Amino acid sequence: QQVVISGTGVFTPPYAISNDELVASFNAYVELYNAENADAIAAGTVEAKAPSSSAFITAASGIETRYVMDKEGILDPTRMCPRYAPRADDVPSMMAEMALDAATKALDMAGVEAADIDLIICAASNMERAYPAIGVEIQQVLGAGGFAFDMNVACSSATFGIQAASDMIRAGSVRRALVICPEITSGHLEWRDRDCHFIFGDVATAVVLEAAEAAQKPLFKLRSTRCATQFSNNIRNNMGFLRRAHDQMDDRRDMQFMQNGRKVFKEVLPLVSHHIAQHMEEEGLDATALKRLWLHQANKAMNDYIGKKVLGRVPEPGEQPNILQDYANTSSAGSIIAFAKHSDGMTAGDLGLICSFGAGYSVGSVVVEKV
Ligand code: CO8
Repeated sequence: QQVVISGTGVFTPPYAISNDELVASFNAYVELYNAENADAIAAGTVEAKAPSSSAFITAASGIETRYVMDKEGILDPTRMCPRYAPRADDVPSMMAEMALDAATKALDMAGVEAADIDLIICAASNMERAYPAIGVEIQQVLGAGGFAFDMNVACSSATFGIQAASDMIRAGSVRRALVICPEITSGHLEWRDRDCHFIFGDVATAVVLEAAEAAQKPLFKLRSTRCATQFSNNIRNNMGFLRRAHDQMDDRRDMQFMQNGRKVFKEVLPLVSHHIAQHMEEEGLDATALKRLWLHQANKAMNDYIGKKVLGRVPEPGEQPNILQDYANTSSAGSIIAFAKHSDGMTAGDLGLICSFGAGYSVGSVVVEKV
């Protein structure tokens, strides 16, 4: 059973924060913190915080701006965290609301009615509650049929979700699926930590997958998918339901995103390069035949390296499109934003590769062929 991608949708949050705005508020927070802790800093019991810099952020990551669901709380130096009002149980959750926008765009593109969808996978790094599954709520607000579930493979949630959905379509248990990645990274990022405060942004993406025979407007054939994981503590979050039982309810640093960025950079690059080379070899494809690479959007230097390694030369402009300068790292959604916004200009038979990598470690690759 041939599987096709027939629609994509991106929900972009209403507020943008530039590096300069972010750094100005971070540095105001640092001044406040150092003034409040002046005595302890002088006594050597508390470490003074160092300021951040826009020039560092752009040079180290390639990120210039990020979108968020709330700007005021993040930029308030006395708060340094978005302000999201709790919602009553009968009101759609934030993730469902963001998902609805992205999914509607993807369905419109595919020319598919929500009622004809029989699988929804809500694939993201964080779920705003434990249960009922956000995917099932999205199924209800969208008016989709069939069944839905949540899955979390951090940055690789989208590609792992595409593999799961396409396998079910191939097996015949599902005809049409939506893989949706609503990422509220702003609630999970530690905005008070200079090492990572610039990394993430909010977004939601959606991809419609269909059995080829059912698709009215196919865009890409799905040639094959590959997933791989290898355990690492270098990107970690310890928030969990045992927190209360652990008698650990305080404002702990490890309840938010933590990473050893340098190690991630060094360890993930060879993992990804090897994974892609192996996937292409198993497919009997020459990697240099790839017309486009839609890579995970964490770091520009990382993507430059992978693009060169895969193609065996420096990619031409447009061959390896980045969106991280505008969206920052949006975890699972990054490669899908690049795919949704930069798939023009390909002709029938052209091959492309969507590839995600991140916490776990996890790597997912999807080879697609333009219809
Ligand atoms: N301003 C100025 N200077 C700074 C700043 C700053 N903001 N931050 C650090 N510095 C300083 C450091 O103190 C250090 O100084 P010194 O050399 O004197 O010690 C110097 O700059 C260099 O610091 P680093 O070594 O930390 O800098 P790097 O060049 O390694 O760049 C990056 C940091 C950009 C983080 C880089 O390491 C990177 O991008 N690594 C890869 C990270 C990655 O891909 N991570 C994937 C994570 S995403 C994922 O998997 C999803 C997880 C789940 C999602 C969670 C949603 C929120």
